[in-house]
Amino acid sequence: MKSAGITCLAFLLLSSVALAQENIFRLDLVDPVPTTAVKTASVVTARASVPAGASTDLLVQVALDSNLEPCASDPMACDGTENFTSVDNLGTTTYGCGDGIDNDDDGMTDTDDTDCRGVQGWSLSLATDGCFNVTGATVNGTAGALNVLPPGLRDIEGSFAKTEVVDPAENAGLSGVVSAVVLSFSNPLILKQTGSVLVLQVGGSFNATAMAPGDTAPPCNLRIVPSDQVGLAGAGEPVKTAVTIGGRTRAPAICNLALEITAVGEEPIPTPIPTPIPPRIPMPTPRPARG
Ligand SMILES: [Ca+2]
Ligand SMILES: [Ca+2]
Ligand SMILES: [Ca+2]
Repeated sequence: MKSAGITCLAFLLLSSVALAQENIFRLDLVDPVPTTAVKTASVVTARASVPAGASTDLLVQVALDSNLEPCASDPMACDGTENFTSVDNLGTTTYGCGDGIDNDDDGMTDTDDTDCRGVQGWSLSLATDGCFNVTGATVNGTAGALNVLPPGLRDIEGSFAKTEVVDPAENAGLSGVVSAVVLSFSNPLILKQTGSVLVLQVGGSFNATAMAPGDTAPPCNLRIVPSDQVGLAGAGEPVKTAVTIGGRTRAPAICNLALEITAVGEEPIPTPIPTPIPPRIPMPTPRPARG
């Protein structure tokens, strides 16, 4: 597989050169909103604050960034004009990449047209440190949702999606999530060819009950298992991290996440400052006039 070394920081900057990785899975902390996010080659360190003495829900999102080579070298080749979806007056959805017509009159029809080359499906294993206390995961609210639920793109006429929180007892003690999506079994559906698409939402719970205000916990890591390693297993076989383009399985690059969480105290309620009562100044008693 290609090196994941260009990833988080340089992915978009390198997008115009031939060696650019075409796809990358990228993790981001969404809630609580990080105070800072420091990016290196393969990991984003997100710093965030949570209340001391309590547990706080966390939300991490997984995005799949795409920058397909034919589009990077010739944006006009991927202007999307072959790949349109329309609904005719009988309510039937037609897919430009599968209608047998050269829709944009460039001499290339359907999947021969670079407009139609893109990610058709994906799968990933996400390992989470115990400090993340994974509570759930879903494709709802992502491209992996059914296409009747925006921003879902998955074909309601026939597709696949399965997302599970794994059992550490079945995964050598590792916690985490597996998720796999096939956009369509029969229609030529793809993700957009350049840019970022949300594909998974993962919930966790950070326990700061033993932390005092000002304490910072050790880094809490979330890592996508690389494609050349055995993934985590839900109810079935281990899930390999991969994307499918043009029917071929490919190894995406990966950008992981390290959470640096600091506990903060509640703001003290300010005590009202009493208004000082001015001392009474005795009025001088007028002396009786001497007569
Ligand atoms: Ca067509
Ligand atoms: Ca065409
Ligand atoms: Ca075209």
